[in-house]
Amino acid sequence: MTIELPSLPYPENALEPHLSRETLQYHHGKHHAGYVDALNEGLADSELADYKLEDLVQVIEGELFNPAAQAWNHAFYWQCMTPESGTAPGAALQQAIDSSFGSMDKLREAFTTAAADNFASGWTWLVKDNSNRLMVMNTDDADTPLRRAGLTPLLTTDVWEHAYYIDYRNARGDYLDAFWELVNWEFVASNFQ
Ligand code: MN3
Repeated sequence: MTIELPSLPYPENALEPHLSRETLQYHHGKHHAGYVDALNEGLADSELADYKLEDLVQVIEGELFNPAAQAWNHAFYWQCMTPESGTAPGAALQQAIDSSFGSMDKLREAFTTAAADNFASGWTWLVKDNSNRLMVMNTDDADTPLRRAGLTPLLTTDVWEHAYYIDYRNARGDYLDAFWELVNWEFVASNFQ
């Protein structure tokens, strides 16, 4: 079995003006595709070649961890955004946001602060634990909460420079503001349930 590069869930220019077609062409078509290619190359003839990507990420060790986790993280990231404005978290997730952070604004503040302070090339996540408590966490490089027992990823943003340098150069904060405008709360809510 070959791990496929998933198509973007929207056209390459659909996230403009927040993220340009050029950014998506490079980020999806070069970076994400490159991780998928490296993974498939490395997996050839391996007993892990029949695993689903999500399962693979949880068990894989060694040099193939990075491309496997990056393949999954990026597929998840694309789904976290939508060109449709006004998606809503729904009652159950909103209640969890309120009880864990106080409000949607406080969640945004916690998430954006963590992402701005993430010194690594890495990712910032909203996750839930087994008791539906929500947390914001950073990971370095390819690392992912899929590797943490009991944590379920709900939302992520990519803070590797390749995610924003074409559009925002070094201004990660402007990228994070743009990202927040694009969050697909229906997808986040589907991960919460
Ligand atoms: Mn990336």
